[in-house]
Amino acid sequence: MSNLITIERHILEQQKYFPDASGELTDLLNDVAFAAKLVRREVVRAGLVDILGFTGNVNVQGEEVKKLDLFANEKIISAIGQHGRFAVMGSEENEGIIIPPKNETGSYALLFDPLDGSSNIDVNVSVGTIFSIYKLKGNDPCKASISDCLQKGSEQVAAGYVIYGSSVVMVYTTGQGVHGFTYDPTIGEFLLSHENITTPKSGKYYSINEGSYAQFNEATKKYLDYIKEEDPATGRPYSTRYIGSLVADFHRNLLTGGVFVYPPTTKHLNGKLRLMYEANPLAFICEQAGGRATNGRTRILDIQPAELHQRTPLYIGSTEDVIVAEEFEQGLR
Ligand code: AHM
Ligand code: MG
Repeated sequence: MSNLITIERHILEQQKYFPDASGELTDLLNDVAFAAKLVRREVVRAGLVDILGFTGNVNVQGEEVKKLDLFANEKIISAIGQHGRFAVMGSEENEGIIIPPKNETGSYALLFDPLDGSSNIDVNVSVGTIFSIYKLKGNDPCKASISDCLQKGSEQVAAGYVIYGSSVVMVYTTGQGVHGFTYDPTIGEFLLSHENITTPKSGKYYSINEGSYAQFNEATKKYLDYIKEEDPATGRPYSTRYIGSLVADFHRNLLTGGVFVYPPTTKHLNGKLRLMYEANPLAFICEQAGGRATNGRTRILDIQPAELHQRTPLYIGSTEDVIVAEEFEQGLR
């Protein structure tokens, strides 16, 4: 038992890398871990309670929202918002920013996707929560505004995700490596299971929704033809792995190596995924693990966001594999 490290203890120990830290960042990461436990409790019981099904509402992206998404959103906002550590929040499910009660004591902004992969909720396939934390730009929390949320991904002070899968795993970074924790339901704790995750330089998986082939541009089609060619010297053909839950697809590729691509399509000219809730946090984690994340041309973390729900194409994963995908996208191959 002596080797067991809880996420709370690990986060506390990370604080030594931030000599000026007041402990606030530690507290708010713990708040996120706590909120994840609440969401987990409902996700694993989803088939037992009458919580599944459509609400009949659409979210700000114009997509159907299921009850569990709303539940997760409300739980995270209330569990995290009540402690006054965040001065402002932004959720994929809310059109505008959220100003939590008692925000006058907060120094940080939280951006999150409460339950990513919503098409998988009803069918017992992994879904996840993704989060991203920024320091406020000014000193007065009462003046926290959307501009505190619209910072470049390179300004993130912490990011992470939780996968509600065959086991529940929480992965986070504060810029000091990437660490993963597996939930032990018998003691109600996330325990360190993946210390200092590093992603392979290249892998054998490619993850893309090939059902959208007809909507891809010629560069993407050419890339797909390439990745499926027989060439043992470069490890091709790669195998397809696509769950349709970004967190789960990303997590697998992070551990095994590989590339995830959500390119521009005729349906989603700027890609489908959201810069602030999905691309930025995963890009921060990916780079910290030694991988690469771009929109096909520009590093995700260098993109200056213009709006909260902005979308972006996403090429993310093992560095060498992402570079090849980008070269096709740029017409260099
Ligand atoms: P969501 O936030 O509404 O769940 O949408 C995001 C999800 C990602 O998890 C996943 O990578 C992508 O949508 C799948 O999209 P598609 O069905 O077009 O392949
Ligand atoms: Mg999402």
